[in-house]
Order: sequence, then structure tokens, then C-alpha cells
Amino acid sequence: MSRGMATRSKRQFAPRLPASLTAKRRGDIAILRLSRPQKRNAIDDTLVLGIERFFRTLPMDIRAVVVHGQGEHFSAGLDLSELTERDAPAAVAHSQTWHRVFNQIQFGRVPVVAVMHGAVVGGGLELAAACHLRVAERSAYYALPEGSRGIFLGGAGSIRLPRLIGVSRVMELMLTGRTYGAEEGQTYGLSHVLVDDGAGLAKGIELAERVATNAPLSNFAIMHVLPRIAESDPSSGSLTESLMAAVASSSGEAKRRLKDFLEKRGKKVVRE
Ligand code: 1HE
Repeated sequence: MSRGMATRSKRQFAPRLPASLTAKRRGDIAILRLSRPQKRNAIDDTLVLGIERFFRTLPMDIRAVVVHGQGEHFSAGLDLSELTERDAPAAVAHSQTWHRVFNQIQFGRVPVVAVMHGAVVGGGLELAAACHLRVAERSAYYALPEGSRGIFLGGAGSIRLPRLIGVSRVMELMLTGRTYGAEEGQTYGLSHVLVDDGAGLAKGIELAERVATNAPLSNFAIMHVLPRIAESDPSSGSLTESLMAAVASSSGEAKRRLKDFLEKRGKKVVRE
């Protein structure tokens, strides 16, 4: 992309979003905030479609995204007030809309970091699970109260959550309505990083900025190819890995980065 285009899209970063979402740009990254604190960031149709619009219209020069929630909680999940009006066909369509939107996050163009605090519940946890990295503040707690509400997961939580913490733990959360605290969530793999209350957004931004410095083709491979290899049989997976490795390492970007390291301009790997 030319410099001119990058500058133009920087100026134009003003996605048309519902009042329940706010977005801002910070250099190469964008920050999306769930902004419905009066309803604990419960996800209604308007909000989920707003998330879709945000990711669909993300400028090409944005290289990572942070998603966080305004107020005391990340998200109370599905807006339960909309549920009562839906019959079965409408409920299928609704769930498929969530699938489409969350797939757009997971299999979109840029890595997404979720910053979780307070309640990360039901569809809120499904949203976080669609993100590539998850930062939790100590206030975070996780629950899947679908069983007690007489409903079920609908935002592909049945697909993503068992891959994060195993079917058995998802079953426990759903059957018992138990909550996991932030420490437990960190131990089980719901978060990658656990930080003090109030420190989550800064940590999320730091991670997004770091991710944004990776080679775009490597980030593409990590987001799109790695999970597919992990799900495929080892023989096909090995072949796909070799092909992806060849494509990545023969790119001009890789050659430049490797040369930089060998000529002492590249960053060393340092212990944190
Ligand atoms: C809501 C929702 C909601 C809050 N839909 N309106 N999710 C749940 O079962 C979680 C339900 N919510 C709660 O358990 C609590 O609200 C919280 C623990 C998240 C926060 O408690 P608190 O004391 O801070 O807030 P609150 O007083 O309970 O709620 C404030 C307002 O938000 C209140 O509305 P108001 O008009 O009386 O002020 C609540 O009704 C409203 N509110 N949560 C609608 N979820 C794709 S399938 C996914 C399936 C699921 O996500 S199931 C999980 C649903």
C-alpha cells in the first residue's frame, strides 16, 4: 500500500457505528469499545451488527484491534430482552448471524485482542473466545448461565470454548452455573495474560502494538493456517505447514527481516 493511501485512510477512520459501540484509532491499531454500560454491555442485534460493520470497514492500514468494555463489566452476553420475541426459525437465523460476525473476527484480516474485566458471561465469553489474544483483569469472572435461562450457546461457544478449556469444563460451567474467577480462568486457558484491575486496556494495547509489528503474512498464517493445521490430520497438516513455511520464508518481507537480523539491525529475543 502506498503512503498516500495509508494517510488517506488514517484521516477517514470514522466508522458509522451504533451508540452502543465506540471506535478510535491509535497509530496502526484500532480500539473498539462496547459502550452500553447501562445494560452491562449486553449484546443486542444492533450491537452485534455494529461489530460486524466495524470489522468489515476496518481500514487496510489498521494492523491489530483491541476490544474492551465500558463500565464495570466486559459483557453480560446476549440481550435477554430480545429473546422472548423469537420463534425457532428466527432463533436459528439469529445464532447464524452471531456465527458470521464472530467468524469475521476470528478469520478476519487482523489479530484481535480482547480485554476482559468484570462479568464475561454467555455471549460475552463467546465474543472473547473469537478473539486471538485475551487479557484479563483480576475483576474478571466467567460464566455460562444458559442452562439456568433455558437457552443454549449460540455464538459458536460450543465450537471455540471446548478448544480453549476442554468440553468437560464447559460442561461444568453450563450444568452448574458456577463462575470461574480470573485466576482460575488464567489457569484453565481462558486468558493469556492476567493483570491488575485498571491495567487491562494498556496491556491490550501493548500486545496489539507488538502484534502489529509482525510481518502481515506471518500474522495471516498464524490466524488462518495454524488453527486449520491443528484441526487436520497430521499428514495433511504437515504438508500444509511446509507449504506455508515456504510461502512465508520466500517473501520479500521475510528476506528483509532475516537480513536485518543477520546484519545486527533486527531485535533480539529477550527474556521478559
Ligand atoms: C441485561 C442483561 C442481559 C444485564 N440482557 N439486559 N446473560 C446473563 O444471564 C447475565 C445476566 N446479567 C447478570 O447476571 C447481571 O446483570 C450482571 C452480573 C452481568 C451485572 O450485574 P449488575 O448488578 O452490575 O447489573 P444489573 O442491575 O443486573 O443490570 C443492569 C441493567 O442491565 C438491568 O437493566 P435495568 O433496565 O433494570 O437497569 C439489567 O436488566 C440489564 N441487563 N444483563 C438484557 N444479558 C448467542 S447466545 C448467548 C447466550 C447468552 O449470552 S446467555 C447469558 C445471558
